[in-house]
Amino acid sequence: MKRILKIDEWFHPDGFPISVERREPQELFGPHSHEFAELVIVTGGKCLHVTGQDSWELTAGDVFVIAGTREHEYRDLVDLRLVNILYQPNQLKMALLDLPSVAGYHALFTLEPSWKKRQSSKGRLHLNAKELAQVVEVAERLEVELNAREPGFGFMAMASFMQMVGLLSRCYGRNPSPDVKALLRIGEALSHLERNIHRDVNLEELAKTAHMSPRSFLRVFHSATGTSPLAWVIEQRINRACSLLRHTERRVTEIAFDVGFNDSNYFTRQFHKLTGVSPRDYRLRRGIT
Ligand code: RM4
Ligand code: NI
Repeated sequence: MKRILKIDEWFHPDGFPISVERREPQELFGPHSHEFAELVIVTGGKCLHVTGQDSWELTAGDVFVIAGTREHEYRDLVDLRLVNILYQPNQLKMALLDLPSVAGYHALFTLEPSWKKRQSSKGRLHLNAKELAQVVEVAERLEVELNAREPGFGFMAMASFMQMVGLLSRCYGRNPSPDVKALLRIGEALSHLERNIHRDVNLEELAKTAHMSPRSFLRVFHSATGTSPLAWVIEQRINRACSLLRHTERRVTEIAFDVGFNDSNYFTRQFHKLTGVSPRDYRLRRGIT
């Protein structure tokens, strides 16, 4: 049976959606996935990191995000040390203020986790010693707040988490490798799509934001996300709809319009296609009628 790490087991009972797990060293840990996302900062040692069809060697300064249902495992550990920042993306408003305008944010937090197969290892985020020290310092502050849990810890912890996300997004953007450049351009396009999620954006407009021709844009977009821009938009809208179905009592038709569909039958079909259930059943399963 596949091992899935549960939110209940890895987060504080007060429900705060961020948790820090330091591994000094990381023990052997077989294949598993998580009900949450994991931002991993490697601070020392080495190992082989295996995820999906990809595997690569990890060393100090490597940073990656494992999200969704992706499986991963560490093999051939040699004193590997890391800081794991566990977070629940659905419970966090990460893309606040002007963060979505940082292409590296999309590259690291949206594209990288869904990247099916990396062409080359140069495409990943690797921090230099100074950057690593800076990020580790923020991670330590985050950890101190979470351990103390004094009044205001949530606010302070969130501030550190955001600072880390911002720093890492910027660092990613500084990577000059062609693979990353391509990811960053797609990141620009995703920023644009996200800012305009309620309306239909056409291909020419989108390709322009990535400074590519429509043809090559589609090709690069597909290799970065494993899907088409239209399918990506639909998935984002359905994700938003899921959250509205869970957390509000708005009617299904209203939710369809809220998230940018202009035909609720089409919404229901797409919803079923992606989640395997109808919006109504989805809501029922979560106990809201
Ligand atoms: C493990 C290992 C896993 C992580 C859990 C929380 O030691 O680092 O990757 O998901 O901790
Ligand atoms: Ni893990």
